[in-house]
Amino acid sequence: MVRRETDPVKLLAAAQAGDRSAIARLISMVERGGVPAGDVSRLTWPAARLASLIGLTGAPGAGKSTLTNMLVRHVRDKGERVAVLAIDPSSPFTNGAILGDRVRMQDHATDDGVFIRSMATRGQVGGLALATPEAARVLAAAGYPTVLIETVGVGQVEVEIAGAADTTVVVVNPGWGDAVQANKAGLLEVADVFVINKADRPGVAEVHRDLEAMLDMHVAPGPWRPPIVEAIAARGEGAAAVWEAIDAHRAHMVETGELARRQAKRAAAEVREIVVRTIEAKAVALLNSEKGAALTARVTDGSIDPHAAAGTILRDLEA
Ligand SMILES: Nc1nc2c(ncn2[C@@H]2O[C@H](COP(=O)(O)OP(=O)(O)OP(=O)(O)O)[C@@H](O)[C@H]2O)c(=O)[nH]1
Ligand SMILES: [Mg+2]
Repeated sequence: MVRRETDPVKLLAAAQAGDRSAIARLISMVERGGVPAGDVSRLTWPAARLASLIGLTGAPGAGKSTLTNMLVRHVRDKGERVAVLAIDPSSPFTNGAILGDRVRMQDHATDDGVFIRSMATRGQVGGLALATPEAARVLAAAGYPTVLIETVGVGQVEVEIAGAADTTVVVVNPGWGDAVQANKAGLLEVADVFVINKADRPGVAEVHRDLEAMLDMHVAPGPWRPPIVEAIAARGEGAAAVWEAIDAHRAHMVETGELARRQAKRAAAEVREIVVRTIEAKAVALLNSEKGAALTARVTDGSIDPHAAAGTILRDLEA
């Protein structure tokens, strides 16, 4: 067997030359975190930091993957290259294995202009928040300047991941209550564009009205009011309208300086996340060490109090 290439410089060169397994390898490295993830990040940052990230989120089964598939087709028809990251915080599998039907990979299997990859947490949801933008940059650096990020938006971290894109598309379905659910999940605040998917079903007007009402009530009036676009992704209908709304949002952000503000905010959040996670990992290692166990034992038997024990650990952390 050929030795697995682990040098990120060589891997990135191979990825840029069209080697798909090199791209997959680089994404696995950022997923695992640690020093190799830092090496990959350093390489991709200069070229890929301004890549276009589009988040798609919404309740399970809303049709995000079908919509993503439709948008990929649309972008490819325009001759542009595009990648997809499917984020599944609830799934224990990784390395692209869970994808299956989630994004209709087989539709684009023979197309070099499309790269689709799924990411899961391996039980550490926080890690995914860090790995997602890094993976998106790998894709951008490998020649996919537009990255669609599909996330099942049920928890706080998922909403965070989706909301960390330049443009966040929130997918809802017709029927009473869907807009209310989206609001409860915190999706209203992160939405830049709403898509009412499954518009072939009854209740489109109701959810439209609910969304408008909720935007009036909950979202502070600003220069951008999220447009509400209808789609029937299962039939491939609405791609142009959805893409137009995404483009319009990007143009608006460029014009107003909002894009630069979001990029700056994201950079700060990423730095913070890396620092906090590194400190946490060091602290956990100290706590799990022999000395840490001995300190805890002394707290338990009453010879010292929790603050005294923590103080010792914190002094070691600073050393
Ligand atoms: N009637 C109708 N069904 C649709 C439409 N778009 C998607 N579906 C169906 O809805 C189901 C869920 O679609 P997915 O694209 O897998 O939904 P998802 O939001 O990605 O699902 P998760 O990733 O599991 O959260 C599938 O059976 C689709 O065929 C549509 O426009 N109309
Ligand atoms: Mg899906």
